[in-house]
Amino acid sequence: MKQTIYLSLLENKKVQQKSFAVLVDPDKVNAQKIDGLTQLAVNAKVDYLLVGGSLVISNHLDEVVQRIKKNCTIPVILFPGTPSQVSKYADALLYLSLISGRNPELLIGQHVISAPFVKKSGLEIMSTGYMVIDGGAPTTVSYISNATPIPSDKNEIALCTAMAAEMLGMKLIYMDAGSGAKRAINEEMINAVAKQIEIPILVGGGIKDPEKAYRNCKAGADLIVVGNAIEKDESLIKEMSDAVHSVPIIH
Ligand code: 1GP
Repeated sequence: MKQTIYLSLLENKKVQQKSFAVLVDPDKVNAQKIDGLTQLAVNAKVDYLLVGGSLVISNHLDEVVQRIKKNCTIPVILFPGTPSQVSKYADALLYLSLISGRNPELLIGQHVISAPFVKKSGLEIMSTGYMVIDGGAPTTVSYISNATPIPSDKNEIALCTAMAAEMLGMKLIYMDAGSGAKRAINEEMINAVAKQIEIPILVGGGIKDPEKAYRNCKAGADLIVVGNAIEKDESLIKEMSDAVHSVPIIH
């Protein structure tokens, strides 16, 4: 199985080189929007484009991914809210297990159903422990998953959950306050998790400014994911990307 993107995330982590990803929700883009966004992403040296959403209502995932790939060489990683959100045109897929919840369907059930076609897709599959942290308001992911998020001040729950995921063999941890969260995940929680695990950590949900992106990286995030803030103000792509890439690497 392919491992190109995962190996580069591991290499980056070794020298604490941080990465920046823009989340593209297929429901919110058309061809023109994709063209503009990819151009901005290339100019801003965005590392990855994540494509997906908790609810993808539109039926044009393949077209969205193909359009992105036509425009640029930035790797496209699927961030599926449902098992149907798989496109062979992407580069990789976050194979998410909702480890902060206790809904068996999202821990393993949907994986069993989707395993044959996920495997057949030929995508790079990255097993991801997905932890939803309370962001101050119910988000689509918490509603759809019918799972209680980890309280934002319970660092030890987040930490133990991430440790368990790592020992279970998961390759990535995604700490998410949910799309459009009122409150992004606090740096203390990110740091508590980062100090105890070795696998790369993605952090997203409610990140609105470059300073927060930078502080999250300093706290231990390896890859910052931003969606909503950029949908509202595309000029933030460059500022956010610059902030993430300004974190000093280890020589
Ligand atoms: C959501 O982490 C992502 O799952 C991005 O969140 O849209 O709030 O940036 P935002």
